[in-house]
Amino acid sequence: MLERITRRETVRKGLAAASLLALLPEGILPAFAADETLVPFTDLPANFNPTPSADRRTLDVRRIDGPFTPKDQFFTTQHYGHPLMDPASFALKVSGLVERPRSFSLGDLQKMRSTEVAIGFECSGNRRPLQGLAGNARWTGVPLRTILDLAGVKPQAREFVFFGADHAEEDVDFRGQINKVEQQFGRSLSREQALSHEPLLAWAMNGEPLTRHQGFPLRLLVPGWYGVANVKWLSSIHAQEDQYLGKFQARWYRTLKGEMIDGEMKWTEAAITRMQLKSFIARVTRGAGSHKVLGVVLNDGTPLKSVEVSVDDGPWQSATLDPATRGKYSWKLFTYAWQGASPGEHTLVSRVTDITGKVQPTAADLATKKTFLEDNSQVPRKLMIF
Ligand SMILES: Nc1nc2c(c(=O)[nH]1)N[C@H]1C(S)=C(S)[C@@H](COP(=O)(O)O)O[C@H]1N2
Ligand SMILES: [Mo]
Repeated sequence: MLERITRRETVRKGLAAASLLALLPEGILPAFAADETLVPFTDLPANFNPTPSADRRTLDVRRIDGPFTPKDQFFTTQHYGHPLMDPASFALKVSGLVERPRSFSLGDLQKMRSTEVAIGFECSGNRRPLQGLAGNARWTGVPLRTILDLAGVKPQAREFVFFGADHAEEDVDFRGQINKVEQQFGRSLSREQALSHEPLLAWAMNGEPLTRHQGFPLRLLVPGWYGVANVKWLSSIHAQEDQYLGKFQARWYRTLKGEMIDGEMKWTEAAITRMQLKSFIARVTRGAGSHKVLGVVLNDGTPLKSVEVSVDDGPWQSATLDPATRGKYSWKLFTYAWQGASPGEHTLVSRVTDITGKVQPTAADLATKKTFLEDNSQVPRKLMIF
């Protein structure tokens, strides 16, 4: 039951990516080599399907073959489907507590000085069995700060709300009273975050216009944050004084957990913001004479100290980070050469540590986290060697 990837397929993909790879330091190139075969995970459900519907695509992480995720593989998840936008009539509106309320066409934005950044992110709901709600790409756009400076942010503006063009009727519960309202997807950033020079208004991914699935024609990217912050089909930015408490900011995306605060257990409910430190094993392949483990690291951009792999509860062994993914906000790929794998079932697990000494938690460490978002626990993977 070993799968085989032909060399020709690998070479074809490699050529398509050649122009882009030329810009990068040479990486480990995680693509399958000529005689590599995938070792199936035995802990995946038998009926496991990485692409459950057209509306919700996950990345088959066993197929990662380069630092950047191709557009037809990039995961997609959203609440109200994929709106179809007309780029000719598209306008990004900036309103609220600004000196000069403005509207920018796509052309206006594309004439400005653009930047390109490698940003990887995962959905805060990403977890086992395969962790496929994750991807990495080069994003091109104009810094949010440029637009906010043109509009002139007033001193009273404390909060910036980003609305997508997608909307639907929703039941909003207030103390048991249900109100039906037409709701747009909305997320907010504090003044400090919005003006920090990092958030990007992107119109291109991997050198091509955004796909409809990824938010064509314009999306927000907040590097180091969970996917939910990256508002797709971005249509307006509203500056206000009050905190924004919309559904996808305050209710749908939050984590309830118990924390020891000054010796006492306190139950906290916090918004989904920066990505928690995570690593996972994406695949194991068999090559000539040894096995190779490929994995992924995601976090908030804090530099890493180490990534390690443990086989069958053995000692932690250092894995190697792919230099092609060393950008601050890129996801990081790692490899580990597994020597002397004996026939039978094995359990492999990875863990990452950042330079502040923060270590990726185990599932047991997260026992007081009651809600399922932000599951960054170490994930033991089972596989069979024949
Ligand atoms: N307008 C809009 N933007 C959105 C969403 C949405 O429902 N509507 N979903 C968010 C969530 S929860 C995630 S994880 C990411 C997914 O981005 P992707 O589909 O490009 O992978 O988009 C975010 N941006
Ligand atoms: Mo998400």
